[in-house]
Amino acid sequence: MTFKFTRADFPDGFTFGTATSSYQIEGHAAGGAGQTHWDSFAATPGNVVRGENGALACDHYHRWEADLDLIRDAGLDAYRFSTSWARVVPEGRGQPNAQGLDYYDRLVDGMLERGIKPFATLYHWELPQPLADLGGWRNRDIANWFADFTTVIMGRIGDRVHAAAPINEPWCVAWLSHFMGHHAPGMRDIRATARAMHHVLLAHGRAIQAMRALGMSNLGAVMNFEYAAPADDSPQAARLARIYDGFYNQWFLSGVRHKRYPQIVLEGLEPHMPAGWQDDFDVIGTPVDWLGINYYTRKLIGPDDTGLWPGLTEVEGPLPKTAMEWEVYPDGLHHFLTWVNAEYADGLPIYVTENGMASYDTVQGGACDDPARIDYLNKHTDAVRRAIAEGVPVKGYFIWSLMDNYEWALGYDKRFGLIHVDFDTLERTPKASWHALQKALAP
Ligand code: IFM
Repeated sequence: MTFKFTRADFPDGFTFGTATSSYQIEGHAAGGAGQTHWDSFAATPGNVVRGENGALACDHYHRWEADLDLIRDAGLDAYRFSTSWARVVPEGRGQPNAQGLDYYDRLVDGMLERGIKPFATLYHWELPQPLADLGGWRNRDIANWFADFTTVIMGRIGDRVHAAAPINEPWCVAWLSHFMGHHAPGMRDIRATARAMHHVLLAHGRAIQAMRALGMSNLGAVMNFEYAAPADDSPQAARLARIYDGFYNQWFLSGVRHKRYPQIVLEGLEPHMPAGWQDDFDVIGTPVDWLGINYYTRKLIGPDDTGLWPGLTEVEGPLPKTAMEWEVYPDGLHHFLTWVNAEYADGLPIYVTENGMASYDTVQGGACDDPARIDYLNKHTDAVRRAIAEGVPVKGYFIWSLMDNYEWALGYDKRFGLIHVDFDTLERTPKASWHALQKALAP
């Protein structure tokens, strides 16, 4: 099976990349990194499938050179990676870890030597545990701690990264982790949620300012989006889908680009917001240079039976699903590209910073066939091409993920990679999608 596109189907200079994150691949136990709230969350029975954690993961910390070779050999132009706060500053504040700084230094140089553009994300979810003990994202001071970490890591690699964004998927940092309790720190508390929803954006703004102060440019914001559709045609379901859309898709963009929060979400969160939140929008709205969209699926939304705001739940949909049980809905990507462009971008370049799927991939006879992934990526790159044809300035597309990795609370079962990883031997096997990409991207 092949891809339906080649480079020639995209504008000149369009960036094809792949993405990973530090805790999901590096092997956190190596190199003097400090404990994170994912280590402690995973150690609590019931939080993560089989209690798995990122201590070894893909051992990318030691195998990064061969992994970068695989990015180059696929013909990809860019690599979106993240820096681990606890690897760089083990206690979250204070003394940096020289090994951690050296590691990211080598990694960035390794990309440049291979002609790969480094797209850095400062934070992809593994909060240093000492900061979690101080309240983590609930504590307003996190904006200062994060700005300090930003200065330390970007003071070292910021001169060589092609692009940088502070925080991957603020919705996951705030809502998924403090309201739904699915990710560390595993809270289900609306007061904590409201605070995290705000502080994550304050930290974003402070980090952008810290990077500007270092003289960096090409700084963006990466948010995740899910197309929210009512589960039936009742007015109630329509309103609940609008609320879901509000706290998932609008809150963060609106804060950063419009310096306000959507009223439909404030109806639930305002009583729980931290004092003075209205005064923070000049920091939150510090100008950025591009917007990143992470997109995977849609959700059908209906009422729950709690009687509490927001009073909604996800309802199983009829479309074909990935191994995450997520419906395949490429029109949603087209929707978000055109909507973000029309409502929030004001001419800024837009990147698809994550898109991809998990499937049940196995290696047989040395090969790993993943036709469902090729089909998924074909459909979603079609959606990107449609948006470009309609005038949306989409400048790049990053596939999640380079290789199978730690899928957080779902452990190592969900395989998103272009490259299969055997988690017993750590052997890498490029999947059929990797080979197909190599053909599609060949000059
Ligand atoms: O694995 C995650 C990643 O960490 C953030 N975006 C979604 C991916 C798939 O769930």
